[in-house]
Amino acid sequence: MANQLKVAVVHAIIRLLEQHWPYRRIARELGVDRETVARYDRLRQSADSKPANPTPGSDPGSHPKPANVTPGCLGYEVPDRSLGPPSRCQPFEAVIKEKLGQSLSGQRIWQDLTDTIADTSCCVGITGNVDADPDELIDIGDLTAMIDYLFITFTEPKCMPEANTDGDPDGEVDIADLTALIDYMFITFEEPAECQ
Ligand SMILES: [Ca+2]
Ligand SMILES: [Ca+2]
Repeated sequence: MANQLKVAVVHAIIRLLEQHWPYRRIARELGVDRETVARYDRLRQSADSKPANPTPGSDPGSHPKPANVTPGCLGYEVPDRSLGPPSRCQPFEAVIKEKLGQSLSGQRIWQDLTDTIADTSCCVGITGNVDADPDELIDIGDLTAMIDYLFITFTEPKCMPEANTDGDPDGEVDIADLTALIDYMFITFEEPAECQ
């Protein structure tokens, strides 16, 4: 109860201060120390000058934000909350923006992107895994796949960039790539070209 009384007295002090009563009169009316009145007056004035810490309801219309949010704090927190997990499109941001600039449709951009991803992600590190085995081994299976494609069944490798073992910039797969593969496996042991 004592605490409630104290709050009521504080409210009375503030109300009377707002009515421009002198400290001495407020102190006498409420039975409190004059210095106490002065202290609450200082608090009241600092609260008025700093909207960061107002008495609830005492400052209507001045600040719609929560009282304990300092300027800039809210602006900092909102992007944090909205970030969420990184977008899977983020690595392709520049490409997507460029295509948007070309007024391509979303479906067309998606198709281009999936083509690009399929082209680049199937070839990792060095070329030579022509049969696309998941362990990325370069062995007789790759040589067979290369010969099949070039001379026998003409079955395209799953990942054409893997078959461009001589690393020519056009990505063509021909006898030079077969030679490079044979070189690596049996002759010079020189690694096939890097994936492009
Ligand atoms: Ca292989
Ligand atoms: Ca080639």
